[in-house]
Amino acid sequence: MKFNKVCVIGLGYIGLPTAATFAMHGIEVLGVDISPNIIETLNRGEIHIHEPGLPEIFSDAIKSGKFKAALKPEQADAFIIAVPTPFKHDETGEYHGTAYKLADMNAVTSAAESIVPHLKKGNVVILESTSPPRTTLDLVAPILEKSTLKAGIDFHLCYSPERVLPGQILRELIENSRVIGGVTPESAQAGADLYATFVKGQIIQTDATTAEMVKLMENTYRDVNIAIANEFSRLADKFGVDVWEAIPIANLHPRVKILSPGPGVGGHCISVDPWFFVEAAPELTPLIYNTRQVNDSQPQFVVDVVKRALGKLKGKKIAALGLAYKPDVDDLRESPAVEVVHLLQKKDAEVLACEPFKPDANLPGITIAPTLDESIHDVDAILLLVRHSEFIKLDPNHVAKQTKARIVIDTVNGWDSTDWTKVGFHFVKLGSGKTA
Ligand code: SAJ
Repeated sequence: MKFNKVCVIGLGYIGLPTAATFAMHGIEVLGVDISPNIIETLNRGEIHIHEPGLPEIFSDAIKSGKFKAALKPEQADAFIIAVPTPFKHDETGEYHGTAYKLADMNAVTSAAESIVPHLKKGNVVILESTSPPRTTLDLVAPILEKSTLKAGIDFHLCYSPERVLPGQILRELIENSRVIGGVTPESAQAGADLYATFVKGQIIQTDATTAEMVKLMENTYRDVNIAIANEFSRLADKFGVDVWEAIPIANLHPRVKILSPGPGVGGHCISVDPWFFVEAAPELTPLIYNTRQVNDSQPQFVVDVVKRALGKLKGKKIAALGLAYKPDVDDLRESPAVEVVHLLQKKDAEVLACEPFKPDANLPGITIAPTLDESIHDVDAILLLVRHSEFIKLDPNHVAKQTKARIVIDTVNGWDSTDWTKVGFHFVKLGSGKTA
């Protein structure tokens, strides 16, 4: 199939890089978003998100005249839905008496509805948003069929999950393998033709529900693996072992690959997607459910470690280095670092947070220091929560001169304890019973 014009609905971390990549490959792209601010920013040639390499490719896309942004879709050969699927804030499910989170599919519903007036015979519609099993068949297809056209007969419909890692999106969009699940084999082929515009990795065709479940299980697998690492950190703490020494040793086994512990699992993917399985089949998912509990309770473990290091939390001043959900990104969604800071404040500690990727972050009750030096100047302890490159490079000698704190707590294995103890710090590492 040949594609002249693609309409990408949702211009966030996935939609915008995808739209810019299509435009750079000669396809006319209409980017659609519900936010007038985003549309104005993009049409001015500026971007609203931080992703390495995106400013350059977006600026080329604008100069090529192939990209424009609007509030509503128009007729096109293909439509890609890349809108968020967050949690519902006002509703939860219940499993053995405990609440779990439910997917909010409103944005997917509205995006599909916005396509209906423009849908023509022969069009291809792709859902990319991470979604519960059967969303393509049971939610998206019936909405699009309000046009009177039939999915898989008059137009093609596919689910194709994005699998890119924030921070490396532009490279991974092109190089990663891509799964295309069609409602019919012909739909899968049409979807594969569309992504072949730029995907250099393998393109695998399957059915829509398989593609949805593959996506959810990839992130669930990672969540379970990190939960093992986090439980290992608690066990190591209890038994006087250093988890950061032990995991690399275990990983020498040719069939073992334990991920890293840390303050918890955040972001909009791994901490959210496993819940879609629990919601779809609570009776079948006790492991996934408990994994979420383990990773969601890791910020509390960090707080316990901080309390032990300081003797008490009430009245203590703590510099929290990093609020993002992972290193070198500006994304604070579901961030365990934010949760740690909130928990510390609930225990009446005074927190000065420093987030170089989002210096203007506005979190109720949290003081954001304008610079790193100002955050550490007058505190009792320094708590490293995110492995931002800027923090990892910090020279303990410099820090010792800038702060009166003499306690450092590293939750991400960012620093070498000998460097810090040499200049007079009491150094505590999360998951290291040896420094406890
Ligand atoms: N984390 C750990 N220990 C680790 C690795 C990660 O605690 O060893 C934490 C991070 O600090 C972060 C969270 O887990 O808080 C998630 O980070 P991540 O880098 O593992 O993943 P995401 O959420 O940025 O991106 C994931 C990716 N999925 C997989 O690697 C299976 C990405 O490929 C997906 O496209 C993305 O989810 C998504 O959109 O679903």
